Amino acid sequence: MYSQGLIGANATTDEDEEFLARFQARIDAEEKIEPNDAMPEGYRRTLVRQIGQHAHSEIVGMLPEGNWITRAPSLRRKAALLAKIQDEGGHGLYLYAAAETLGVSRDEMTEELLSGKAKYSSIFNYPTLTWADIGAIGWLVDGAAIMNQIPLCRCSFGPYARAMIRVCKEESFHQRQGYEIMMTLAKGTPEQKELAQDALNRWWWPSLMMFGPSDSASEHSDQNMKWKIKRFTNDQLRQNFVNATVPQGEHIGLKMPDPDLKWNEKTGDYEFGEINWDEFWRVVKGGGPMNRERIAARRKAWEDGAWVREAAMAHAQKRQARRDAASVAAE
Ligand code: FAQ
Repeated sequence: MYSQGLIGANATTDEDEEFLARFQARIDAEEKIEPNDAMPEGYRRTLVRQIGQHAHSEIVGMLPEGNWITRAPSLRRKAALLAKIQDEGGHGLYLYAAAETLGVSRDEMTEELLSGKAKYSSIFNYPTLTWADIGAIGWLVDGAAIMNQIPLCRCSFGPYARAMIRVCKEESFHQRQGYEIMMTLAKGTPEQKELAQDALNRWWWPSLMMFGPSDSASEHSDQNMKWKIKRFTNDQLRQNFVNATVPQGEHIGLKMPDPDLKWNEKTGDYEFGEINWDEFWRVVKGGGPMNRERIAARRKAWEDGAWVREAAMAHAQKRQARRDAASVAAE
């Protein structure tokens, strides 16, 4: 997607006040920052962190749904699910490529994931127990992802913003395929409706956690809003998601698993109950039900693929040596 020549090419800067003010003025003027532009080291680092984590989330996010490919209930469902999971793999690749333009290699990002230094979304540490979970993931997880990613299409860093445009189009198909599964189950037999309700009960709160800690506990939000990496805070996006999703649940006759949920006429928002932040941090720190399995699966894939990476490198070196020999002969 981006030329390898860009890797590591962003100019190093001595960050005096004048430089930082000039950079902020570009951000305030809604200019896109490109990989070769001078940028504060903090801006580069936070983007590598966020884009890298986002890429890991897309790739790890293939695992819970991959669990159901062989058990999809019809050919149509299987084809749609396969296409969706493949899209997520593609999203991971665009995002790794966008992060590489900031001078970090895919190998380094992967090492950080496997060592536990880099995070990936908490949501993918929950198991997919029934077919209805595939509906709930599409409806809720992709729904939450879209709510978060539409504003990222206007992120100040050009490669990330441009990657998000296609990602969002694909996520919207994913959301609809999930909602359609939920709608079908909710209209089905009492047992099928119960499967849908059970999946909603298990995925609702973890979906709300996807938006990150509350604003008062969000370490990076203030600076990232100033740099226009983020356009809305974690709590604003979470609220927008609740407002959009509750009526969708009601429409198909499912009940949100929150006794405190109520419509507030004055604010035009749904009020909702307290999120279990202990659970959130436990899962983020590796203590969720599936953290170990997810990282073990990524480690195995990385190790199993080592020979392909080595073969590609050896081939590239051979071609380069041939080119070098030809140019010496021509002199
Ligand atoms: N899980 O100060 P903040 C998808 C960490 S893609 C784990 O608020 P920030 C598609 C955060 O990294 C889903 N960790 O951080 C799909 C930070 O830790 P650090 C992924 C989390 O960056 C669907 C610390 O907590 N989407 O679903 C989480 O300003 C279906 C403090 O937090 C993205 O990555 C969490 N939920 O805001 C695929 C979107 N929340 O780095 C397959 C891009 C927070 O200091 C199937 N990312 N943390 O060690 C973002 O928008 C932001 O990074 C936030 C966090 C909003 C996630």
